[in-house]
Amino acid sequence: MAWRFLTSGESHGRGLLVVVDGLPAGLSISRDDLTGVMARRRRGFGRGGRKNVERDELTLWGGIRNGLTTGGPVGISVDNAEWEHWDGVMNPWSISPAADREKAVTAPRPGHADLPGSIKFGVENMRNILERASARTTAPRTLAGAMAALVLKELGVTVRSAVESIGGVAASLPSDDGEWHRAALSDLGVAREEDEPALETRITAAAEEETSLGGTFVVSVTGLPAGIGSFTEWDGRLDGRLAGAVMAIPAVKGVEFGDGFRCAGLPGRDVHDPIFVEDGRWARKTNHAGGIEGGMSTGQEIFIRAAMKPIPTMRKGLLSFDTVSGRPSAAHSERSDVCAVPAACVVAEAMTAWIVGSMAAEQFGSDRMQDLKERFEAYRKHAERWNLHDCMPS
Ligand code: EPS
Repeated sequence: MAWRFLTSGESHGRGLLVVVDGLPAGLSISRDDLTGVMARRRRGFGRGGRKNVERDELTLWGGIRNGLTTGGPVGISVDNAEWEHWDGVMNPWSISPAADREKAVTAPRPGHADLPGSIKFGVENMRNILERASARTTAPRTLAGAMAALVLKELGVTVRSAVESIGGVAASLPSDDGEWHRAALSDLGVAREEDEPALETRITAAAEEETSLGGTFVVSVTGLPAGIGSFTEWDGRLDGRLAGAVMAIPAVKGVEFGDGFRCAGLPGRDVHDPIFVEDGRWARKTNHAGGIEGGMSTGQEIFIRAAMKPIPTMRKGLLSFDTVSGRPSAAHSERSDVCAVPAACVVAEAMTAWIVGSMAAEQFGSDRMQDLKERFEAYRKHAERWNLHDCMPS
């Protein structure tokens, strides 16, 4: 069964919902596995006050029994802590006209879904657009990805992430397991503590200037054998699917693999990774390709970098217009994060796990975790054994 998931829910509605279908039966999942990733996604110096309010309480509706997946769709809801304050505006059956007027969104934020979304659905009040375009809707995606990461862990594949820069201020990338671990747990998503003060100063200054900041982050996949993904048709390419999933995170504007955009200006000799022969085996000494060639994993680390633009909601709204008066107006402004790069980085890690896990499941089948594991291990042995003598005439 191919993996798929759907989400539902608004930023300030009763809660958010994800239904994940196709996960193998017999996968061990604990409540802490899920709440842990949700806590990581709430992190970030520069987030608005809401991250301290949301507890991301989870309710399991199906697909897991006694800590193991059953093979049925896994349904999870995430409560919104402030629902009672929003009931008057967001109630599915009846809302208060006064509250609706008070919370109306009529001056589209440049860079947000407001304007194209309101044209698409033909609405003057963009509240519905804001609610569903909100990055809060990445919470259920992150849950789906967290479950995929557990499948990958069983297969010996690790997906990690780290923040690389915020508002043009750089942080060192992780260079060992300890630093990846620190990046996973730190509030700013960075590998080294000494990099944090400069980032915090940058974010604090942006908040004072009533503006917002973007940044870059990286995602790494290790332990994946060569040959996952495909070159045989456009939509089977691992890089294409990964790029789509990471680019679909709100505010992400660029995705690259390995040397990415830098490759365009370099001659081929400086871009491709030569294949050396050592002790009868081939080996690579570089990984400019970022672990993907021809839409397939090469067996090296998959290295993705993404660029996030500054959040379009700012305390002092940019020039826009009002859909009711038809006059120029400052763009809508409401409580918002100044910088959400550390949170987006966790979402990208989850979505990377989702894509790699679903492509492995497509290749090896996934009714039962044990069968997937055995087939994956058998393939890993094939990929690792496959060497010079296999492809040279005897
Ligand atoms: C968001 C705006 C903020 C963020 C929210 C996403 O919410 P509010 O406007 O209610 O303060 O806090 O993110 C989350 C709540 C979350 O869990 O990530 C937006 O407009 O996208």
